[in-house]
Amino acid sequence: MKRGALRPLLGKTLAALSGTMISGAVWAGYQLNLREPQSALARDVYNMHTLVNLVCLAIFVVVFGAMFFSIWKHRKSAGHQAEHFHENTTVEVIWTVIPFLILIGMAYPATRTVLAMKDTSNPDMTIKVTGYQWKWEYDYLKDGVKFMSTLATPRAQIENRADKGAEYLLEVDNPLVVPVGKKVRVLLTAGDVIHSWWIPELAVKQDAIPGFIRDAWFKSETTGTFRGQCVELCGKDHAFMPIVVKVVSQAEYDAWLASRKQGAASPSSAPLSRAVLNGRPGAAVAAFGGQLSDADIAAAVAFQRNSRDNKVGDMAQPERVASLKPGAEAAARAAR
Ligand SMILES: [Cu+2]
Repeated sequence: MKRGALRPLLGKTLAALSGTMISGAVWAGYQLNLREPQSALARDVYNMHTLVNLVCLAIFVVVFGAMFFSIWKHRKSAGHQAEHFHENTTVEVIWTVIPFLILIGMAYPATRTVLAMKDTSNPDMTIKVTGYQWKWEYDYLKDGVKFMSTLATPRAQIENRADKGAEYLLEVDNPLVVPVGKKVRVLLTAGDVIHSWWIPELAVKQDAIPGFIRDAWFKSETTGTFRGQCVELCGKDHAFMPIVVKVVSQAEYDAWLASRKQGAASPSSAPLSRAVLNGRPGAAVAAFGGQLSDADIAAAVAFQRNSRDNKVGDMAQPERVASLKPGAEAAARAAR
């Protein structure tokens, strides 16, 4: 709490100054505040953060004001002598009771919000989120849709060989898609080390721990794309596993889900085989099509598929790999 304590005030002060001195647009890039809340819970967190900061400011002004005034008013050069009293019951009661009341006043809304954050009952949908070094897996439990979400920022930007994009290190290939206004419960776990799933605008932050299932929830009131990052130091690419949540209307969500289901059911998509074969241009995914035999690629893909969970028998065949190679479809058509 302390570290960010002055941020909103500083932001407001700068905003006020900017109104008189410099145009707002100049300061727009230097906003010092929490991100704009997009859910009732996030708004509670935001408001409480502001309230506690104002309380801190008021205490600071009153305590230091009284101190500096007393020092100045009763200074030795003005002829004042030091007092020699020790106990003063009235003063001691006052400086115990007032801070106690202030603490209760802050603890009450804080406890209420924390309890609301922990209440994952009656969700509209549940998504299992698994952290891996260094990507996230999203599993829509009831719908049978499951996919990996990995960093989409090109290597060239990371290695300073290209200009950084607007969403540098905060962009992924497959964002989590959820409907607006629905209570989404997330079940969090990890496959290797501890990660942590965090979306500031939606006030959801929970550690993902191997061997444990932790839960959290969020309910976005607005559509939009909200971004977060892994917030538990998890290894060398900790900074390269962002989280992107796309909140869409129910109709858009239904359409997305249907297309995802279709993609998963149709063997022609075979995303993993294609990624191993062709790599992912611009990202750090190498192409193995020219280096490994079809049988080796099929074996690697089969291993990947079966090691993700406890299912076995999800096979990939060398013939299938051959059919996915560039030019294979055209050759097949020409042979017909
Ligand atoms: Cu991580």
